[in-house]
Amino acid sequence: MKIYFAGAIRGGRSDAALYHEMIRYLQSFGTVLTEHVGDKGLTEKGDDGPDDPAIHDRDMAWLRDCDVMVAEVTQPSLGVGYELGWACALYKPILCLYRPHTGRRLSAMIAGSQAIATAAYSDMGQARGIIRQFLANLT
Ligand code: 6K6
Repeated sequence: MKIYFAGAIRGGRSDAALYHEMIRYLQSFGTVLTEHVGDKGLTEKGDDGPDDPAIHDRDMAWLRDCDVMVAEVTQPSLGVGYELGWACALYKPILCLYRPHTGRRLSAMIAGSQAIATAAYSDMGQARGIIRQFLANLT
């Protein structure tokens, strides 16, 4: 199973350690195409990698190729919103995880979409259960 994990980069890296842990768990189900999203050394300011058109085109190719998208959406991110819109248009199964106790409210365009499964969670143990069940229902 090819999994596209989405999480904020320039939107802010405060949840980077959580993304890392989620990606580690997702790797027990298949290949995570976007492992770099969980790189704790990647800052929101860093620009030592590929240029923006290369990032966009590579990520879009992975998005087209994936079997499922899992996104952590607590930290708002334009890039993640863009990826979610494309994943909907490409009819990919999508799971969005968010933590309501942070006080942020999820965008109505995500929470209200019938093409996206959204799940609230408070810790990684709960997130693991949600992910396991969502992926089991795909097969
Ligand atoms: C590092 C620091 C700043 O820019 C970088 C390199 N950028 C990216 N590398 C890989 N994927 C990226 C990069 N920027 C955005 N993305 C994709 O968009 C990822 O798949 C994330 O899910 C999403 C994050 O978007 P922003 O708007 O928070 O950056």
